This record gives sequence, structure tokens and C-alpha cells, in this order.
Amino acid sequence: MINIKEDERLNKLNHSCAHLLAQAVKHLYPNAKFWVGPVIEEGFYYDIDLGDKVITDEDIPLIEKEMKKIAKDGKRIVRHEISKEEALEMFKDDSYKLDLISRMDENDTIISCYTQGDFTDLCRGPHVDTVKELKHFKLLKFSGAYWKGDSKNKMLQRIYGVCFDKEEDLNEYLKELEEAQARDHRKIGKALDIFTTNDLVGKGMPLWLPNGAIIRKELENYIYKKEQKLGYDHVYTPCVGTTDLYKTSGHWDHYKENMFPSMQVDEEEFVLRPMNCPHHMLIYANTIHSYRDLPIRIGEFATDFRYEASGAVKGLERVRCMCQNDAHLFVTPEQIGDEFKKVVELILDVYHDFGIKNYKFRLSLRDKNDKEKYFDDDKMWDEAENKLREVLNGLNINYYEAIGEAAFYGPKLDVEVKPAVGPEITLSTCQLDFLLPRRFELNYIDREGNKQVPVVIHRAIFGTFDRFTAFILEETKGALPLWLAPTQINIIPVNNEYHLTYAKDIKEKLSDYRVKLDDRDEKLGYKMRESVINKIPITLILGQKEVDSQTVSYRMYGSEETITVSAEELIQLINNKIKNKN
Ligand code: TSB
Ligand code: ZN
Repeated sequence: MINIKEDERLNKLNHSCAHLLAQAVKHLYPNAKFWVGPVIEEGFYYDIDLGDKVITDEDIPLIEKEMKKIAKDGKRIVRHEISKEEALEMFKDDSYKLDLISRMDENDTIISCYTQGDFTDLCRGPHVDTVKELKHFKLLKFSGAYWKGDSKNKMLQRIYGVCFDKEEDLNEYLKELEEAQARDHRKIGKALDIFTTNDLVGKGMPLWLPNGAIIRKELENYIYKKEQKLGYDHVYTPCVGTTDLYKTSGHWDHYKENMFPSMQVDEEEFVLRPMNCPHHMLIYANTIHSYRDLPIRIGEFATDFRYEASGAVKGLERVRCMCQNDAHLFVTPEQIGDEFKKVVELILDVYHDFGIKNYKFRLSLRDKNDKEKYFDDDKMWDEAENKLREVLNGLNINYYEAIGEAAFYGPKLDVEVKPAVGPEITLSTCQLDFLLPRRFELNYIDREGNKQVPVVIHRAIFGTFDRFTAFILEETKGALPLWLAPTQINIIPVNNEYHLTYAKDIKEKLSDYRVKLDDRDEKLGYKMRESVINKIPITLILGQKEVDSQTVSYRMYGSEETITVSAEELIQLINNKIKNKN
């Protein structure tokens, strides 16, 4: 889908449309006050204070109608430049605009405003010349949004929209948007009974339903096997730690705002862990190591808790309780390149198995000026960052660099993907760390018998099972490959009375797989349609013909063709498909 923000013309058009929205809202609700109305990837929005009024579905067409009316009126959009004093006077009754003016750069002595008819807004611009140009727009949705994104502040009304030059472009965009929304894992997750949420459990705390649990177990088995072959040792550790553990690691100083608050139990103070590294450091520290033992690869499917803003939590994609496919690799400095390379190769291997093609590698670096987030050791950072560049260049991997995206303990390689709805997210990650092993005073004995500090590579191939499942549901539109599908085979006897016994026999023969027998008293066509709606990979239709010839007739999801084979042939086909992951 087109990125409106990055297209110069569309950016300008959508920005102007945000003003048009504000003007229409002002006409309809004269007491409305306006915060900000930026252009975003999907179009624009405006955050509006409407007092106690909450926008409803009924308001949207009325606002759109008013927008059309103003646009037809065709007033010019005129830029004025005024001094800061004049701006303060002009907006003296508008606390939101005063806040914006007060936060402007000291050197910004000239402030620009844009006026269209009876409406003036503080704005840097640029804008289109006249509201007449705003012909093909649509208001898309609305929601509450805390002022400045802070839940302690007032809830404003956010209205989203999009604007194009041509009607065809708008229609095409709306169609794409509709398709993307149909792919949204929250929708699929609900339709296919994969997960649910409940306010009694809490925000960002999804409940995995039996179907979701099957997918998760399969993902666990899949990655566990890969990691076992690559020499990983899996462990189990508790999902809490004392605050002292996180003070030692540095999370307490650098990651506290992402953590749940601590709790006192007897004489100990605990936190729900946001990461598993400290536990794994202590597992390493449990034994004396020689250089000959390294690399040591400690893996865990580990539950973590993170404070994510309530407005940011999203289905399984951004949760507050998550399970990482985590591992920490303890290596000698000479082994960094090799181990890092193996992790990147594992990522590529897994993406190949899942058919994931659209992703970007991002080299996430520190922001040298942010001494609060990043520990202050330029030499260590430069060394780590250069090491990663070296490996990536050696692997011929295309990547882009992002300043300020590193973890507090080191630079990382992140894999970015685009979900159906919303901004890009990180799936896999591989991070280099010279800091934590020092803080935990880890060591190994080198060839000469001296103590050395190992380097740690943090890596998560799926990222979290939560986020990966969300992504895979969107990639496949819920039509999961046979090996992952919660129900793999659905058996439908054509006539329950006569064919059910045979259907039960066949079910018995397929007992190695996840099979359902639909013996409800419903019409064949209805049951077959439901099998498709539930995106079950294989549907068996067993009637008199199959009973007489001792065969099975099957339909693959997405195909209209019915094929008749023996049960043994079907089993062979199933096994092949599972083995090849297709
Ligand atoms: C890889 N200590 C490292 C670990 O060893 C770590 O925690 N890295 S992380 O912070 O980048 O998290 C790992 C992965 O978890 C991310 O790449 C991302 O895919 C996933 N993740 C992060 N936050 C969330 C969240 N709120 N919901 C779901 N998944 C998340
Ligand atoms: Zn880690």
C-alpha cells in the first residue's frame, strides 16, 4: 500500500484535508479545540478536544458532508507569518495551541498560520492552494487518544481520514485497506478461535485458545528441533527475578519504564521479568568454563512482562505478557563473526520455511548523545557496531542503519516486517553485548590459563511466539500450512446414517493427525462451506462411492477439485506436505 507520508503531493493534500476536517468539526461543534493533525502513512488524523462529546458512527457522515460543503465553497488557503507575540495573542484562548507555541524552538521567531475562510490553524505547512483541491477524501475511523499519548491526560477524540487527487485512487486505496483489515490477525484470531482477551485478565494479556495452543506448540517443536541440531541447550527459569538481579544487569537503570512495578514478598523485592538475559547469565556463571566449551548456547521459551502503553497493545502482536523464543550465546571474541553469521543463516532458513519474503534488515545503533539510555563507553560501542557491519557485509546482506534503536547493552540486527494494519514491527533480532557479561563478572579460562570475559549474543528468531503467530496469521490470511493448522483434516460423511461408520474407520486410520469428524445433522453443502470458512487444509467427503471402493475423496483448501485415492495414498500425501512444510 502506498505510504501517504512519503509521497510529496499526497502528504500536502492530506495535511490540508486534516485542516478541512478541523474546520468542519469547528462548524458543527463551535467549542471544539484542536491539538495536532499530522499526516501518517495511512493518511491523516486530527486530535480534537470536544469537551464531553464522544464521536460516534453517526457523526462521521455529518462531518464529511460539512467538509464537502466547505471544499465546494472553494476558499483559498492563505499562509501568514506572524511573530511569536502575535501568535500568543491570536491563540490566547486556546491552551493546546499555546502549548505548541511555547514548545517551539527559541530561534523560531516567525510562526506560520494557514487560513481558509473562517478557519485559521497554526501550521508549518505546506498546503495546497485552495480547499477546492480536496475532492476525494474519506474519514476512515475514530478513537479516543490521550493528550500527548499520556493516560494521565485528558482523552481527546482522534478522527482519521485519507485524501487523494483522483476518485479511482481513493477507491483503490479503500479496497486495499479493506483487504488489509480482513487480513488483520485480530479478526482472523477471533474467527478461527485462536486467541481471546478478557478485561478481567487485563490489557495486553491474551488467552491462547486450544487452536492457538496447537499452533504455538507446533512452532515450539519446530524451532526447538532446529536449535537442538545447532547445539543449543534449553533451560527453564522463573519469570520473576529480584530487583537486585535487574540492578546488576542494568535493566533497572536503563529499562525501568518498560517494566511492571516491583512487589515485596517477605524480605525480597521482585519484578516480573522483561527479559531473560540475567537468568541465563547466572546459568552460565553456575559452572567454570574453559575456552574449549565455548560457544555455549542457552535457549528458553521464556515468558516476559513488559509495560506497553495501553494504546499500543495490539492482539498478539504487541502484548504485555509474551513468550520469547530466546537464546543467549556465550562466545569468545574470535567466535563473534561465526556465531552471528549462524544466527542470520538460521533466520533466513526459518523465513524460507514459512515463505516470508517481505522483510528488511535493520542495523540498530546507539544514539551517541543519549547517555541516559546507552551506557557510556564509546570504544565498546564502536567495536560492537563495526563488528556487526563487518559480518553483514561479509554475508552480502542488504541492510539499513537506524540510530537510537540499539538495546541499552549493545547494537543489534533487527528484521522488520509490515503487519496488515499499522507500522512496521521487529520480528527476529540478534544483538551483540559486551556489557552484561562484565556486569555479571562472567569468565572463561583461555588457552594460556587466564580468565577472560565472554561476549554475549542475544537472539530471538521468532521474536516472540505471540508476535510471530500474529504475523503468520496475516501472511497466510489464516489458511495455515498443513503442519501448523489446528485442524488438519475435516471428515464429512455424506449421509450420517449410512456413511458414519466408514468415516469413523477412516478417522481411526488418520489418528496421527489432527482430525475432526463433522457428524452434525446438517446439509453436505453447508458442512463443506464451513470447512472452507474454517480454512481447514483437507476436507474428506465420504459417501457410498467411497464406501464401495474403500477409498477417500478429498479437497484441498483453495481448490474446487475433488480427488479420490486410497487411505494409504492420502496418508503419503499428508506426510509429504507436512515434511515439506507446504
Ligand atoms: C533476544 N534480551 C533480548 C533477547 O535475548 C530481548 O529481549 N530483545 S528484544 O527486546 O528485542 O525482544 C525480543 C523480541 O521480542 C523482539 O524482537 C520482538 O519480536 C518481540 N517483542 C518485543 N516486544 C514485544 C511485545 N510487546 N509483544 C510481542 N512481542 C514483542
Ligand atoms: Zn537477552
